[in-house]
Amino acid sequence: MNIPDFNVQEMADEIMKAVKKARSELVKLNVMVMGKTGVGKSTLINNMFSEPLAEVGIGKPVTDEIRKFEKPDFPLAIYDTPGLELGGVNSVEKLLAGVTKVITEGIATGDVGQAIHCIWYCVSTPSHRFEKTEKLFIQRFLEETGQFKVPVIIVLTQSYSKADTLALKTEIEKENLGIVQVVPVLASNFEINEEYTAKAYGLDRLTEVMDNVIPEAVRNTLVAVQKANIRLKQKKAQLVVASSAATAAATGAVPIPFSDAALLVPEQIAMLAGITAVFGLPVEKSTITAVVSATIGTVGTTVLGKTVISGIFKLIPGVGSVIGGMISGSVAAAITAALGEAYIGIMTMVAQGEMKVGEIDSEEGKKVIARLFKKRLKLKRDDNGIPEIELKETKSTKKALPKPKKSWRKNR
Ligand SMILES: Nc1nc2c(ncn2[C@@H]2O[C@H](COP(=O)(O)OP(=O)(O)OP(=O)(O)O)[C@@H](O)[C@H]2O)c(=O)[nH]1
Ligand SMILES: [Mg+2]
Repeated sequence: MNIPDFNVQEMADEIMKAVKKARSELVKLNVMVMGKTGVGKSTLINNMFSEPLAEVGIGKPVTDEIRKFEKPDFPLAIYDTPGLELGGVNSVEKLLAGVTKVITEGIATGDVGQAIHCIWYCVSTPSHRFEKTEKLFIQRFLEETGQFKVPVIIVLTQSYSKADTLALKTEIEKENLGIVQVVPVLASNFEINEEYTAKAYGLDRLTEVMDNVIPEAVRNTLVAVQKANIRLKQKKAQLVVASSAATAAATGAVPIPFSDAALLVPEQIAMLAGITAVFGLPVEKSTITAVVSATIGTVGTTVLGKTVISGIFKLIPGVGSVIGGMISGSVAAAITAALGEAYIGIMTMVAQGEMKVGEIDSEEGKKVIARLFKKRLKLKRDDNGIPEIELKETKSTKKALPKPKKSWRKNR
């Protein structure tokens, strides 16, 4: 058998290649944003996505009034529409015509990357008003474009008051408009007065609602471009790990000798690239080099070389004493899963702002990675590498999934 011998640099190169490919394969997500002037559309967009598209100039006109905002190499387009109040007496029909045109033309291309995948209709909670023209517009819109089934989510913006939010939500829900859901959000912290600040919330919920209604082809894109729901990134990354661990288990179904451990590397390359794509962070080769060298490789030698493997063996429950020099399926799965989970841990820290991408390859960063990896190696797992305790019960993920916040928090 001819087994490729990867060293750390080669493995990092391969991962970077796979990451580039995975990124270029993401289908562009197209979101149309509507609502009156000043309701908080730009604030919502900028807090939802990792690139602040609402800040990049005036956008490109796609009709007289509708503008498209996008950035090179970022698979998201925001279609910004004018508020109904700007169209005069014929405002509903005028906006409807423009919006319907954009949607129809997108679908007509036959390319899922050109279609509008979701609409946010924004209503501001402090305004206390869902106006008749807005209701009429949504009803007419759903009639006209019903065949295309574009999901409409009503986003209640600036929802720092619980009572106002509930009242407006109930009022809109009573209309039975045929929209997906009414989702209240506070896109960024809101200072009520010197003493009280309402904490931002709801964007994670909005991503979940979207994830359920947008086409399958753009779900991975949503996970990658949004920054509001780290738990969703973790969940999708965990699926990547589970699949790679199962492949590793199959590779070791007939136990492989120590010296053939490199057989596991191609799957681990695919796994680390997949996780990187899900998190959508600007990872560089030096980042990957640090992750690989702190876990399954030592710089200068082969990845999963004999020394590394024997170090790893000592930590896996029930394996430490085995001296047969063979890697079984469950051990192959455990090593692969531990690597993937350690990487998810690091990506989570970066996504939460606890660490910068540039710090991963520092001495401190590598220590953190090594510690995470060892901790995950010590877990008891089944034959496919699934840990007995779920990842969501670990401490670092708990932080990513805060308990529902109280709407009020005392300053100081
Ligand atoms: N603190 C806080 N302020 C918000 C929030 N949403 C909107 N605002 C404020 O409300 C004002 C209007 O928000 P924008 O995001 O500019 O509203 P817009 O809908 O994009 O407005 P136009 O582009 O003019 O139609 C700004 O001063 C925002 O700072 C929020 O979630 N939190
Ligand atoms: Mg704006």
